[in-house]
Amino acid sequence: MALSSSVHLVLVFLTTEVTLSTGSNECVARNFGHGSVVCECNSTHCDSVGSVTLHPLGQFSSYLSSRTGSRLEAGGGAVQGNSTGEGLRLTIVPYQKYQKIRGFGGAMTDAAAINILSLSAGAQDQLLRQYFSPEGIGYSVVRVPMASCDFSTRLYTYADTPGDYNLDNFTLAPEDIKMKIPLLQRAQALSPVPLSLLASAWSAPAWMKTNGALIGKGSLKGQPGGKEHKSWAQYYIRFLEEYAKYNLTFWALTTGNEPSAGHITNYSFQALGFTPEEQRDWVALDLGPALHASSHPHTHVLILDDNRLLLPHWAKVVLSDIHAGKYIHGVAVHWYLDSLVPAEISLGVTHHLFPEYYLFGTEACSGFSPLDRGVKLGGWDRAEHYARDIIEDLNHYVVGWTDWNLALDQTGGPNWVKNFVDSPIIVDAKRDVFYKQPHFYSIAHFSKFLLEGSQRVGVLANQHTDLEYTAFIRPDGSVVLVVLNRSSTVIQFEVWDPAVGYISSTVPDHSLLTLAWNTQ
Ligand SMILES: *[C@@H]1O[C@H](CO)[C@@H](O)[C@H](O)[C@H]1NC(C)=O
Ligand SMILES: *[C@@H]1O[C@H](CO)[C@@H](O)[C@H](O)[C@H]1NC(C)=O
Ligand SMILES: *[C@@H]1O[C@H](CO)[C@@H](O)[C@H](O)[C@H]1NC(C)=O
Ligand SMILES: *[C@@H]1O[C@H](CO)[C@@H](O)[C@H](O)[C@H]1NC(C)=O
Ligand SMILES: *[C@@H]1O[C@H](CO)[C@@H](O)[C@H](O)[C@H]1NC(C)=O
Ligand SMILES: CC(=O)N[C@H]1CO[C@H](CO)[C@@H](O)[C@@H]1O
Repeated sequence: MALSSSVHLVLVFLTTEVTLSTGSNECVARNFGHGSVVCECNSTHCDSVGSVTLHPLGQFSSYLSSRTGSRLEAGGGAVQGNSTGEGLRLTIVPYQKYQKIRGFGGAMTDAAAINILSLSAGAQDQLLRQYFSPEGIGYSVVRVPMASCDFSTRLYTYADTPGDYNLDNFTLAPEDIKMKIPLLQRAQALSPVPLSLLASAWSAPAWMKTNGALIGKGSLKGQPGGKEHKSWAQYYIRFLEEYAKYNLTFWALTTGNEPSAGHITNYSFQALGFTPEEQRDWVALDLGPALHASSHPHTHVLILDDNRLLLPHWAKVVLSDIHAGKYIHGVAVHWYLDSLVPAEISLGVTHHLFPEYYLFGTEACSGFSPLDRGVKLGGWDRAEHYARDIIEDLNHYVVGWTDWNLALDQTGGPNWVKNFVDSPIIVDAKRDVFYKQPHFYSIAHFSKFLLEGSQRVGVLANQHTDLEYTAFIRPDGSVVLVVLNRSSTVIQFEVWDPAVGYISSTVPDHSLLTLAWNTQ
């Protein structure tokens, strides 16, 4: 396509800017032979696009990541007055309005904290900046496991004294006090916005449980309203109170990680079984009233915290009950098994049945499948998997998406049951470096641009396309469109935003593109 001289000038200007900004911030690419590259960071260097300011009205900004090695590569051009008149056109439909974004983030597990702290102070700082500072990728949500989970090095809860129904011996662990809390405080200090902390428990203390153990098949003894159920609700309150002493207040808590796991015989790590009926009654009789009477009554309560295949049934059971429903704000979903359950019949139906409750992604990771286990440095397929899932979730009313471990070591741990997986940041403590995986950038294409309050709007394609996309209008009126192409063909397309005009673009094979433009 021929460029008009004014567009040409713009591109020259952009090229200069990119050169200047990448002079000290470019990706130090390393190829480990898994299809694409990782970017290596150390205590003095880490690639970053900086804090993004969009080009003025009449131009668009673009950011591209690709299998061939682009990582949030900045570009842009002029918004045109006319259509090119051929090919695929994506039309922004601003009057079709959907959900508003809450935020994106990851989990401060014991393993993540151990890995971050295994680096030198300078490299720790670089790593935290990558996620939380204005130069970073805009994380504002941090999920914090309450006591141990599989990504711990030992089994513990905060109230392991048998029979301690009053929780007199409730005490945070060294993992909280020496590792997670100081890191969360540092993350908060780097963040331009208050972090939205989200608490999830894996298991109740063994003495509260039917199986007398943190792992395996087991649930709380007795019935909702009984003393174990009451103590378990108080345990959450005590957790919120203890963290508040460190100036860390929680936006939300979930009713417990993966309640379905606690119904699996010999389940290999920490779990607490709930049926939807038991969860409903526990919220109505114990957790809800305890939270309401506590010093943290505004903490949001998210149910499920498990795979979406349990929807809409789980939501129907819990949310149809007004005694439980009045204490609940949202439904938390994990991404495992997403390929087995279409988003429309799980997320979509749940949203349409209960539009006053939001949907929130609370866990996802690569490398969990037995066929594709653990860390794969530079695996682009994992970047596509993330992007695909985020787009699908966002297009089905999800308001936020939380990754699993913020950082892991090269084996995908530590994890006391060797349930090793991948993470967007892999730490090599021996060399005092960390690697940013392709899926780090995948999340960034959304998290850095979809600020809190951004509202999803409609997008219409004029012909069939296998491109995957989602569009939002940000609080300042600017538009963000993210497009994923998982195929091996390059094709030109254009975007029409009736408010500003036409944007002509291409999304190369195996790439992810964020386009953004001002409308005023
Ligand atoms: C960090 O990486 C940069 C870029 O590769 C390099 O120039 C610098 O020497 C490294 N710093 C340390 C402390 O290794
Ligand atoms: C758009 O196309 C029409 C008809 O081809 C032409 O008359 C007009 O000048 C074009 N406008 C712009 C802004 O290029
Ligand atoms: C539990 O707390 C009580 C009262 O504070 C104390 O006397 C006791 O030693 C504690 N027990 C354990 C096992 O920590
Ligand atoms: C507590 O955190 C808030 C931000 O979340 C900050 O403004 C305030 O200064 C902190 N207070 C203390 C005592 O650290
Ligand atoms: C569970 O573990 C016990 C003890 O190791 C074993 O005997 C039993 O066969 C296991 N059950 C299943 C279903 O794996
Ligand atoms: C899988 C996929 O999305 N492939 C698309 C990549 O982009 C070209 C151009 O739009 C399409 O032809 C492919 O179908």
